[in-house]
Formats: sequence, structure tokens, C-alpha cells
Amino acid sequence: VEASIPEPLREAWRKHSASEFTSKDEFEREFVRHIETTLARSLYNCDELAAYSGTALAFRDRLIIEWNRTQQRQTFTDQKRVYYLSLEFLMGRALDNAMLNVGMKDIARDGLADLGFRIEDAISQEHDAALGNGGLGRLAACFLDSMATLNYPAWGYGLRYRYGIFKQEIVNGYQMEIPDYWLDNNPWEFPRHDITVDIQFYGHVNKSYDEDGKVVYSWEAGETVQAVAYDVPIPGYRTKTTNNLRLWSSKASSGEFDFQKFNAGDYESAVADQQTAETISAVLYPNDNLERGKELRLKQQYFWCAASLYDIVRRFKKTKRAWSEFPDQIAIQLNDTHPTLAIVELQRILIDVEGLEWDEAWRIVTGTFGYTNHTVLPEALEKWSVPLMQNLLPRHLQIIYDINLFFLQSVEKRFPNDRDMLSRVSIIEESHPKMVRMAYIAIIGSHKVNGVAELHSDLIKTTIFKDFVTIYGPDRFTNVTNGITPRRWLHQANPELSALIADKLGGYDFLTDLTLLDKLEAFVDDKKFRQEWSDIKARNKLRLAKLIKDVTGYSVNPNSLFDVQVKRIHEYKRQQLNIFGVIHRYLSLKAMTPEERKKVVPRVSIFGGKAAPGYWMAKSIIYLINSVAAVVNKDEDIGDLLKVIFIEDYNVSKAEIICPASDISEHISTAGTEASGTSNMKFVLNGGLIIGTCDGANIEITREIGEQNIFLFGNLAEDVDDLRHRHFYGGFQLDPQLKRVFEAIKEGTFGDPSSFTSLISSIEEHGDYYLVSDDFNSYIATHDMVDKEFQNQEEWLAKSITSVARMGFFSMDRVTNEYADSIWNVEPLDIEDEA
Ligand code: 73E
Repeated sequence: VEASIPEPLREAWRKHSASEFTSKDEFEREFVRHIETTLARSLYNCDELAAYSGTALAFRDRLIIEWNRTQQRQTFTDQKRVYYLSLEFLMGRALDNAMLNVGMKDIARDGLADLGFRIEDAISQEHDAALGNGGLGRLAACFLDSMATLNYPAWGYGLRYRYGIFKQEIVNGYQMEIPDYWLDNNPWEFPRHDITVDIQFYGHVNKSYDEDGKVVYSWEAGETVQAVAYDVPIPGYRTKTTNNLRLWSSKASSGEFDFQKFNAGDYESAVADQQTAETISAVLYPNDNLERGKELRLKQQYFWCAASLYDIVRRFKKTKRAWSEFPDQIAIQLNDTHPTLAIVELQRILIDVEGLEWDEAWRIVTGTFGYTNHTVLPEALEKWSVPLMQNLLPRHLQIIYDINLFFLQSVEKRFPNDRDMLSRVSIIEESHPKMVRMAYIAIIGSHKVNGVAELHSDLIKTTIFKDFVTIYGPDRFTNVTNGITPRRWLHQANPELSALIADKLGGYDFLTDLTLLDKLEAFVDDKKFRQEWSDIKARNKLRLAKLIKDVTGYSVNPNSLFDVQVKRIHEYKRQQLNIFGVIHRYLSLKAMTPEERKKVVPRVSIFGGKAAPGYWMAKSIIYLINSVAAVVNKDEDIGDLLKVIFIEDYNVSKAEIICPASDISEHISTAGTEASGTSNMKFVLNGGLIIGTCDGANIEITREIGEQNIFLFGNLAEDVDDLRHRHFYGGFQLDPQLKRVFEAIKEGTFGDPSSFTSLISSIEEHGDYYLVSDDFNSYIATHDMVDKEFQNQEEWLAKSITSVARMGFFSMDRVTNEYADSIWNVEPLDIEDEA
């Protein structure tokens, strides 16, 4: 029964329907009301955390009103919607973003000041929503922002982890992981205890026949867990559209809470079962670009896919449309292979539950899904063991085998007698145990597969997915180069720069059409503008220097060249190359005369990023950075000429302070390994120059801003295989400058050298897979150029301004429109149109 109020009774509703605060006075009223009633506090015990909560609740009310309207309007018009399935949403803080998006931050600032608070203090009370590891999760968050801003009817689906990515503490130079329990006083989620789905696991498959003698399969569950929906409103910038992010939380199924055990007096074990059910959504796996094949991870994936699909199908069925219209109404985007089971689950629902024929069901499935690949690293490609799948999802494994059978039959027809081809493209890898290759299901079950930058999209077509290009032709594969939202990464993170740009361009339209930045080029020679530009960078550097002082205790000279590398710690991202370069710099400084030192540009090398808890090599890199810092930072010969900083617990809110403050940032992955990278875009958009390899989006950034405005170095992707081969068969020659660095480490300059043997031997003895030695010379030479060019501040400033002016292409809005046109085939829906 629809829970809806009959028309004659709606009058009272309409009269009292909630409305939005629109003035400072109304904001203050809402704030005080929430403090006094929702939070049960008063002006006598309102601290900054309460001030944050009061402000957040006032804005939340606004969002929820818009959210309701948006959802009603989207349901009413019933046009095609997008569902973005991602295991990670790296959202960061919501309040500042909400205030800026609804355009009420100034009102809130003045209101809070009247009530005795500084808005910055309230904002900084908020705990980051850190339901992601790195770029993949942050991309999902940028998608949500753009989809709402561009008025696309779109939902995100994810998991409501009780623990987000761990908090990183550095203790004696080592990374320690602290659980991130983030849900206490989180005002941004709405539990929907009435929206639940029972999810099955384990059990077995029954085969029977219907009246027509047709085979029907049904899956008898061995275990059931309940999914409960939690909704998070996603406001767009300067639009009424407020979309929904639905996160699923697991708990024991109501029927499942074992009354048998309960009545038998086994209360404890009944509660323990409940605990087990809750572990499914308990914790985000902290691995970036690495898959470890853990059963709980597969359970998370199925739990979330099944709940989301049930929800999507339920919504579709309400419209009473024919099944064939499903792909006209619904686009589902798979953020990497993590949600690949959604393909299998939809096929299962259509054939086992809804009774469709296989072929018709499969047409619907492939018409609905799109798959985005984010990595070519072999250790990140998902494979699940067949026995594990057989046990956990027996019916799904059967369907996977059928998908594979029909697929291989079609391949055999087109390429008869090519047995190698069949074994190469089979979904099942014939290893011990056999493995299910999830990327292959994702390709076969989607109508479009995309990479995330040009080089990466070319690489997947010529390497890991080559055979599928032969089979399907090149049209199934496409490129959509990543982007970032200028709302958070310019306007919110760098309000002064945003205001200066708005002043020159006559308003903030560039925040929704980033290509308008190109008008800035006309002001490159404007003296006053240049001065303001460089003053803003100086103030942003001061802001970072303060953060550094707060978290590390080190004072840095804000006039130094700030050189930043912040991202997940990974061998392929080569933080080891950076720290070896720092050691080289230190040794060179030590060898100089005082006269020579006077000519040196002072530098602060700033690192930040988390290592996966089980990634030994990455943890050693962090330890080396901190060990070098401990020696260099207290060396009185060196003073301000070199400082080494590791900022612990790098996250979205710290990135908002770090990105606007760099002079140069490092994006130095081994060519061909970083699919795109997105922090490169954040730094350039904030007026920092970058040093980088010819990899991922660096290449397209270079094309846009011009090669005179970027410091490129190192070997090219096309030469990597050859070089690796030569390391083993041509004899390995260690770069002489790197050799000197290693000698210093081995002499104990940075403490007990045995802590660093594996780092060094991976290069000296085990083939230097990431080409650190091959690129070292070119890296050092390029840093020398950076020093030289930094001394010409006028030139540097021109490069900074010109680069920002040319960054329009990297807006997430361009990305979202490309997905909408070439993959989803959806149109925006303007909520303002509503009567
Ligand atoms: O290059 C980045 C890319 O910019 C890539 O490494 C990252 O995705 C970003 C957004 O497209 C990424 N993360 C993962 N794979 N690629 C990943 C894999 C497994 C688990 C968690 C993250």
C-alpha cells in the first residue's frame, strides 16, 4: 500500500511544509533552534563542535528540502537515470561544500560571528568522510558533485563503512594505523530503516521444471543478511538539484536473529551472529591498487551490488514499463571491477526471478552497464577463486560459466581453430585453483569500456584487453580523461585565488564553465594582477607552514621553494625516487663551500600519504623519509637550505590546504603505470608548476598548458619493457649519482642501514622494476632546472598564470558530460523548471 495522504487532507501539509532560511536572521534562528532543541544545549555550553553541528543541521535542513523536491521531480518525469556504483567515495568534509554550493557561506559567516564563532573554527570541527583510499574514491566524489551541478538525475551507491580509511600516525618514523570511527555526530546521513533488502549468501541451487517443462533454477540461501539504506544528500553548485548517495549498512536479518538459539538460552551466540552480519560493512579495505582476494571483500561486493540492484529494479518495476525499456531508463556505471557482480546479479534477477529468456536478459544487461578501468597494474586486477565463489555464490558461478560458454562459442565462430585465443579470453583462468577474471566479465557484460586518460586508454587496448579489441572492434573501448571539481579544488580550497579570478572575469561563471579561465591569459602582463597572484600564493604557503608547524613541530621558511609529493605511497608512484633525490641534494649541499651555498635556492621537500598496512616496501619508504628528515632538519650547516617534512594522515581536508601552497609538485610514476592521476590537476589549477614523467594525465596537461610550462623528465612508456629486459639480460648499471646516495645510506648517515636494505636491493639486485636508476640522472638534472627557473620569479609567475588559464579541460563537468553523451545517453533535468 502506498503511504500517501489523500488529496483533501493535503491542505494542512502544504500550509506547514518546511521552507528554507534565506537571510542571516533566519539562519541564526535555525542555528539557535538546533542548538537548543536538537542538541539540547544552550548559550552556556555551546563549544565549537556544537557550533559546527548547529550550522550543519541548519544547512542540512536546506539540503533535505531540495533533496525531496529533486527526488519527487525525478520520479515524476521518469526519465533515464544514472547509477554510479563505487566501493569508495572519498568525500572529505561536507559543511563548507554545502555552504558554498547553496551560496550562503557569507550569511553563515556573519551569523556565526553574531553568535560568537569564527566560521573557520566551526568548519574545521568536521570529521572527514574518508570512505576511500585515493584517486579512485575521490573521482567518485567529484562525479557526484558534477552530476548534481549539471542537473543529471543520478544516484551514487556505496557501502556505509563503520570505519573509513585508517588514521595515520607517525611514531618514531614509522607509520601506525588507528581505526577511523567516523560516524559519531555525523549529521549528513539519513537512516532509512524502512528501506531494507535481504541479501543471501552460501547455500545451494535447486533445479526444477515449470508447467511448460522449462528448467528453472532457484537459489536456496544458507545465510541471510539485511542491508539498510542510509541516504546522503549531494547538493549541486548553484542549482536546486540535490542528488542522493545511498550507502548500505549490514545487520542481522530480522528473521535471522536466531529465536531458536534465543529461546534455548543461547543468547550470547544469537548476539554473536548479529555481530558477524555487521562485519560486512564494518571496514573499508585499505589497499590502493592492490587486490588480496579476501572472502569478506567478496561478501562486501555482493552485498552492495545485490542491495543496489534490488533497489534499482524495484524502482523500475513501479513504472510498469516493459523489461526491454530497462536500458532506456537506466545506466549503471561500474567504478572499476569492484561492482562486476552487479552484471551477474542483474542477469540472475531477470532469468531466475522475472522469468526472461537468457538472450533477452543479456541484451538488457549489456545495454545497461558501462565499465571504467582505472589500472593496468597486474596486482590490482581482480580475480576470485572458483572454489570461493562456488561456496559463497553458487548460482552466480553457474551464470558466470554460462556467460563464458556463450561468449566463447561466439568467439570460436569468428576465430575458428584459435585455441590460444579461447584460453586467453576465457573468463575462467585455468590455474590452480581456477580463477574468475572479473575484468573480462565487466567487458563482456558492458556496452562501453573506458580508460581514464589517453595513454592509459591506449595501453589497455594494446596490452591487457588486446584480444577484446580484436573480438568486439575498437568501438567498445573509449577514453574519458579524468577531471576534478573546481568547486572544491579551487573555490573551496583557494578562496582568495577564486575571488581574484572572479574579479578579473566578472563573476564566478568559470566555476561551472572552467574553459572561461582562458580569459586570464589577457592579464599575464598586468602588474597589479601578477602581484596579487603571487601574494595569494605566499599567503597559502604561510597557511601550509602553519599546518606543518602544528603537525610536525618543524618551522619552515615560507620563502623557500615548496616541493610537494602527496599521494598514496606506492613503489610505482616512486616516492623513493624523490627521497633519493633529496639525499643527493643534501650530499651536494654538504660538499659546498659557504660561498657556494649562498647561491642555493632554499627548499622544503614535503611528503604525505598512507601506505597500505601490509605493504612493507611502502612502509620502508615512509621510514626513510622520516629518517632523512631527522638528520637534515637539525643539520646546522644546512639550515633553511633544505628541510624535509612528512605530513601525517594526508586526507582530503589536508589536501585542500596543501594543493594551493605548492611551488612545484611531483607526479613521477614509472611511465605507463599511473592510469591518470588527478592531484596533478589540483596543483596546476592552484597555480603550482609540476615535475612529472610522461605518464597518465601529465601528457594531456602538457598538451593543454604547453611544454614550456611543465618540467618533464624520464623514460617513455614505450621503452619500459625493453629497459626491464635489459636489467636482467644486459647487466645492470647503477646510476653513479644514485650509487653515491646508496653509499651514504649504507654508511649509516640516516640511522641503522639495515632498515633500508630491501629498498636498496630491489634496485641494485632485483632488477629495478620501477626504473629508479634509469630515470635518476634526468630527475636530478630537471630539479636543477627547477631551481634555476625559480630564481626568475617573473618568468615563474607567468608560467603559473598561463597554466591556470589553460586548465579548463580538466573540469569534472567536461568529464561528466562526456560520460553522459558517449556512455550513458542521459539528459539533464532542471529542477528549477518545476512549477
Ligand atoms: O591513476 C589513478 C587514477 O587517477 C589510479 O591509480 C586510481 O584511479 C584514479 C582515478 O581514475 C586507481 N585506484 C585503483 N585503481 N586505480 C584501485 C584499485 C584497487 C583498489 C582501490 C583502488
